Amino acid sequence: MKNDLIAVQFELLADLLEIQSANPFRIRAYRNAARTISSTSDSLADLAAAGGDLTQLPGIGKDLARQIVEIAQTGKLKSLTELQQQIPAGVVDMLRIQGVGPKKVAVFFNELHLTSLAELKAACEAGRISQLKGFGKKTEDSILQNIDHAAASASRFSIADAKAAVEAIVADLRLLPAVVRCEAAGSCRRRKETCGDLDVLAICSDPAPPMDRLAAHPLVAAVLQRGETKQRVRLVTGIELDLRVVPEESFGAAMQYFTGSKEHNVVLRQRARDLGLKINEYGVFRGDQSVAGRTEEDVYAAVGLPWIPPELRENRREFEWADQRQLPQLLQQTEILGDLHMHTVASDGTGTIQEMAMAAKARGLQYIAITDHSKRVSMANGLDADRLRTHWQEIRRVREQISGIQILCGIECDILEDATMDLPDDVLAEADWVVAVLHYGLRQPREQIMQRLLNAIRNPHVDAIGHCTGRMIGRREGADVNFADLLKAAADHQVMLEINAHPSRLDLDDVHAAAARDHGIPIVINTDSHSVDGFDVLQYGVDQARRAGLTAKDVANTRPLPEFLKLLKH
Ligand code: DGT
Ligand code: CA
Ligand code: CA
Repeated sequence: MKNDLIAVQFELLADLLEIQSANPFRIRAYRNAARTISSTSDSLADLAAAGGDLTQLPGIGKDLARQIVEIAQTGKLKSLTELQQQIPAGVVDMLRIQGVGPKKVAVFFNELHLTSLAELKAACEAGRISQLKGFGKKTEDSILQNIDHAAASASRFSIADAKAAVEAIVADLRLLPAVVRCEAAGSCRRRKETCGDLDVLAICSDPAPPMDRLAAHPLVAAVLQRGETKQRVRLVTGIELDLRVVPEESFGAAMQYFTGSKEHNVVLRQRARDLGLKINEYGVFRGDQSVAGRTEEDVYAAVGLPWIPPELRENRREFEWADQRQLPQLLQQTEILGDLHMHTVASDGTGTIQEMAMAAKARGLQYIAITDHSKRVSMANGLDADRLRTHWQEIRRVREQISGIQILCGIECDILEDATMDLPDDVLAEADWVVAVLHYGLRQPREQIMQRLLNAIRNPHVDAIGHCTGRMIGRREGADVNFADLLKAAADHQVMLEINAHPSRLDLDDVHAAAARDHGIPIVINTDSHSVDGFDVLQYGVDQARRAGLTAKDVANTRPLPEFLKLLKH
């Protein structure tokens, strides 16, 4: 049972309790617990099974600890199941509608007895929502506008799609003379793995030109809403974008507020309150008087903190670091000197060794490892021992021809379902660099998955574990990895762990990468390129490392090759 699956049940329980108008303190306790659980790297289920004391975790009392054990042991939580019997799933679906929270849903369910999105839509169309006390035509229209999308897509969008779209739109709006400043905020600015929607803020001498321009932008499919200072549009990919025009003196406060995360902002607001201040999207106020708002730096300074990089704003360790003036100097993309995972035409890549090396050199890299697939991955034309040795000879030949970049003879070797390696040890011994990975049998039970990973880590020739869960974000769950054991073994056997920069992989994730750093394990950020353009994804791997709070020192491939090689076990 993974931590996230426990956290999700607590979140749902909190939503249901809120729909029931339960005690707010109880609701908050579940939400806090969910956050603690999903931010903890060690498996709570394992900890509980080993008789560990869960009440050591922040915000976890005896009662919550008992419920964690219950989920870990049975997969379910009885109190949640009971609540779900009282509140139909269709009611919970209503929470997916933009602008609709548990309080509104409670009214729809308790007063109008609506139990599905379809019934809610019909009620809106019949004008029954706007007649409710505390609701108006605006809410009704907004629900009608958003309800179909909520029904169609519970889905979130990859950071790659989100970032590309928002950067194109921001760059376009900046061209207008009326636009003084324009920036992306929200989860995209925090570089989350996926984004629910896009948030853009602008300072304008006149809000009309940017709104007209946005409406006409080729990426925009429909304008959903347009007011004096806010416009919401849907892009052709389905993702929605909010453009908010804010006054110059509030820009920093608005950036801070709309960058989030909500969890980070909750803490910041409380800190302001403790200082007798009020903080919102317009500024920081003492009584009626504004004391900050123009820049984010001012906003943080007003509550006695240094500016916190957006990637860290998840209420994990950033406040602790900021208080101690020990915020990490986060990794930058230009600090990456090597790329240790890529494919060529020898397996399923589209570039030759030469082409990949030249492309890497053009991007400023000093060294690469060519790591084509091993034979188990037959659909990717994986290499057996003979083909691999010939391939390495070819790499050595190219190495002589190209200056300015070093090329390692590598292999991405499958860890087979029976926990043996796909290539014999004597072959692996000849490699400069071996990345071991799981591709098949990802649904095996945790014990088997761990036996495979641990065997690979103990193999004297394995240098790194690549994309260690095998997940495909939004499409496929990763293997059931016991990270506590994985990290311990990697540290003991001096094996590096990869952050795979491909936006649909991005594992290690931020929480596990931070835990690996805490174990002193060198992290290697690789693109897993299958073409000369594949190197473009490096940014997402660097972003993930930044979300983990990593510095250049924590990442092995920021070192020049001789120092990088010193980190290997052989
Ligand atoms: P997303 O779009 O689901 O990927 O995540 P965000 O973080 O972009 O969330 P979004 O778009 O709903 O709102 C953007 C930011 O605005 C969010 O990170 C924090 C702030 N915000 C929005 N609504 C609330 C709220 O009700 N309370 C607080 N404290 N902050 C909010
Ligand atoms: Ca957003
Ligand atoms: Ca938004």
